[in-house]
Amino acid sequence: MKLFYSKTSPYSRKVRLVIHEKGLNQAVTCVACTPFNNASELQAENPLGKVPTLILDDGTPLYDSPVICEYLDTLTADRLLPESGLERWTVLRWQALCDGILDAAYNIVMERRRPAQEQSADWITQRGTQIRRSLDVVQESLDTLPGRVSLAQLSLGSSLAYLDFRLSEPVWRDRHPELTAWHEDFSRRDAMQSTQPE
Ligand SMILES: N[C@@H](CCC(=O)N[C@@H](CS)C(=O)NCC(=O)O)C(=O)O
Repeated sequence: MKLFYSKTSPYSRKVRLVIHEKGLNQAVTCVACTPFNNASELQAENPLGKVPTLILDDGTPLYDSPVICEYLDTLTADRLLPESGLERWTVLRWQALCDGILDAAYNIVMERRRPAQEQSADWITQRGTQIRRSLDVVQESLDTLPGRVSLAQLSLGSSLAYLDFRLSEPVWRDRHPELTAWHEDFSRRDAMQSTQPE
């Protein structure tokens, strides 16, 4: 299999965390690319031109990151996404919440790259509020994370790291001390260490 990814993409990082945690490094060749630049090979596989995109051995392309993660999870026995029951829906909700935080943060980053006179301060503030409100819920819900590492923890680890990497504000660490402690501990995992953005 081949994974188109970008080193700074948090959605790609979530997929790379899954690959690492499931011991699939040998089965997936990771191809770094920049979706905004010279991405014709990527666009030929995914008309949205987004990373991550996974190409299966028979040439089938898969996107987006939740689809890729779920596919990769089926390849080995140690499941990161429970196959059924309330635990499955809880993990999927965690992933949706963490991806939503990423969407808001990524949108702020993109908005700030536009010419200053075209940027909307209100729009950036709304995304910041979305992030803060979500992080409040995340902190309150830490005890609903599964007891062993799952797609929920991998989604959360990737999202929080992206906030640190790209956003100087809203500063989340002061307001969310328990979450900060969780993240510091989780960031020590091999998978997190070996997928750091450059
Ligand atoms: N919902 C998608 C989001 C993927 C996404 O937005 N990736 C960004 C990089 S972080 C991208 O490829 N952007 C290129 C573009 O929007 O043209 C997922 O979970 O995979």
